[in-house]
Amino acid sequence: MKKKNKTALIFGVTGQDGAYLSKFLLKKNYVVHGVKRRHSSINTYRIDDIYRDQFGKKKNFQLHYGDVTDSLSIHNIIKKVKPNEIYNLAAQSHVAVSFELPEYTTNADALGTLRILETIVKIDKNIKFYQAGSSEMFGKVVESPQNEKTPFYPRSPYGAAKLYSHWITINYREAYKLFACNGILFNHESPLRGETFVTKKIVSGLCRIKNGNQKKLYLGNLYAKRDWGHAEDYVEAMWKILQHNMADDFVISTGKQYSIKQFINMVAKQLSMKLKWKGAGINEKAYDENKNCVIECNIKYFRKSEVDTLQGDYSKAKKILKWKPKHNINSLIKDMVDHELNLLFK
Ligand code: NAP
Ligand code: F7E
Repeated sequence: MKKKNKTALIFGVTGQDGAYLSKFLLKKNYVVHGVKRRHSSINTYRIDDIYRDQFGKKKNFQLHYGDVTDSLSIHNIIKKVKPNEIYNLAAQSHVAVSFELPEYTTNADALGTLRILETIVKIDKNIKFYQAGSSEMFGKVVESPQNEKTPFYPRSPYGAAKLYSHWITINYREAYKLFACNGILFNHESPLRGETFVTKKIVSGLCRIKNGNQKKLYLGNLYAKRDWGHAEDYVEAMWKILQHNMADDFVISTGKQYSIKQFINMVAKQLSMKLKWKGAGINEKAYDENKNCVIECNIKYFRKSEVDTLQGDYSKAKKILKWKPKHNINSLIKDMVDHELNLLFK
């Protein structure tokens, strides 16, 4: 007898990871359902190509309107879709924005998770659940590199909300025996990264400057260090976490860290731009070959409380899930730069 295709439901399908995960699961022959928010403008640009690819074929990809701040929509969609696996990627995911919108961030990023877990308990306890946890929970790190046993110390409303989600996922696993798992994912980027995150801002800014479409790029703290991976690798880890024979939590990272300034220099190198840095602190600036100032710092991009350094230890995922990143920082930057230049030349 032919095996029935698995059904996955993705909250946050219109985001960077939602797009990569949809494509990954469709390749694995899943039927994929996604939840998108109601907007007055169209917000599906990252997944429009999936529709185009499916044109005229059997529809294995469907979207539903919903919101993780709205229990009823969550309940109705899960009841209708009857998924085998739920991936909760929905979040107000910008750390700086979470200081401006702490209550909304907590509603979506903390209570949203609780709402989905409660619905699973009510509708079908066999549904597997993946929670998109974050290295931001480590915040002001107490040890380096960070692993699954490292104590948490969030530094933002976003980090604190994700920490609630982390523990409520563990609590529902223990209390209701759910197959509920946390991925503790370090920063991951791609050509589909949101425009206001630092890597995408640097790549698109420098590509535009190189091409004469922009004069200057304004940034914040150049000395924060991050462990940057590629979203394509990280969605595979999400799936592997749910295929393991027991529910568990995993750090997903590359194990390497770079400062924002190092990232800028690597992007400039990829673009054959020679940058010269002068000054210090808020007055540190970068100049191009023609002595034009192309990068400046602006106080408005500094965080109220910063996460200075993050570096993940993914050895548990490597040992148990047989997962490791395929991309490194150079292939990530090349992918992002090539995409940006393609867009500019179009
Ligand atoms: P993203 O691009 O910002 O995508 C977030 C998604 O959540 C979007 O589809 C967004 O919809 C949706 N969303 C926001 N509020 C919602 C609400 N109230 N109800 C339903 N959907 C809502 O984020 P990402 O980079 O793909 O990250 C995916 C998840 O992983 C997020 O939970 C993020 O916090 C977490 N995470 C990300 C990273 C990273 O480095 N990328 C690392 C660790 C954890 P709209 O399109 O309508 O805005
Ligand atoms: O900032 C510094 C900033 O906004 C990285 C989210 O996906 O990853 C992401 O959170 C660093 C910070 O990412 C600018 O101060 C300097 O130290 O790209 P980001 P993030 O805050 O690390 C985690 C794992 C998540 O879970 C989140 O959802 O870069 N920085 N200048 C800047 N950051 C921004 N955004 N803009 C600047 O101009």
